[in-house]
Amino acid sequence: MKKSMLLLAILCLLVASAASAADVRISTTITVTNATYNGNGNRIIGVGLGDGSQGESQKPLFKGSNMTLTNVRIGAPGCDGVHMFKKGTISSVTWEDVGEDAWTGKSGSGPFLVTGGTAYSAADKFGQVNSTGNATATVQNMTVDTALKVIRRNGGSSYASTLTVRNCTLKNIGEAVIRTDSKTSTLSVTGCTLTNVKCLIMIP
Ligand code: ADA
Ligand code: CA
Ligand code: CA
Repeated sequence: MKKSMLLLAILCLLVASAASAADVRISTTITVTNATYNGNGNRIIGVGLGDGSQGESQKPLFKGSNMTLTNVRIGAPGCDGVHMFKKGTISSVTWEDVGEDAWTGKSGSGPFLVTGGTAYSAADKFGQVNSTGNATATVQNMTVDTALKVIRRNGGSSYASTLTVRNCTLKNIGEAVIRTDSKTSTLSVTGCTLTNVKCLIMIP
């Protein structure tokens, strides 16, 4: 095919795939265990799972053990985001308006990896690790615009953890990129472009 025709064909395919993305309303949490959920760019909207406020009783939109979640838009209200057990990967996900939080490592040592994508408007945390015991979480190659923390080790926890934020564009981070209450941790923020970021790492 001529180069110009090929370019036109690729453009048409891109337009067609953008046009086919749909809003998908869910009223129960989607569970993904030892598997990959590919959202194909569709927007997931929680109905009756929470209002996206800072209320702690909201349900996640996705949960699973050893889950990979990819190519999803999460529309408002973001409810309690994505709950990962054991380990998990979230890749190329856009949170249009983060709810209570965007993702949580609920249990297990991980690794919990959030890679690619964009998150907007977290009133408090973008993500956190609540596991009992040592855990590893990484946020990389993405944009977080407006949050108090990018990764929070859950409050009062003295467990060691390895928390990394790298190669991200971070804007309007009101407290710290990484915050933990543990004195035994490996924490790193590298290669990030910062705009209006108060502090990189907050430790006791
Ligand atoms: C708060 C709370 C934690 C945990 C967390 C969450 O940070 O202090 O114990 O419940 O929210 O998982 O959203
Ligand atoms: Ca919370
Ligand atoms: Ca939460």
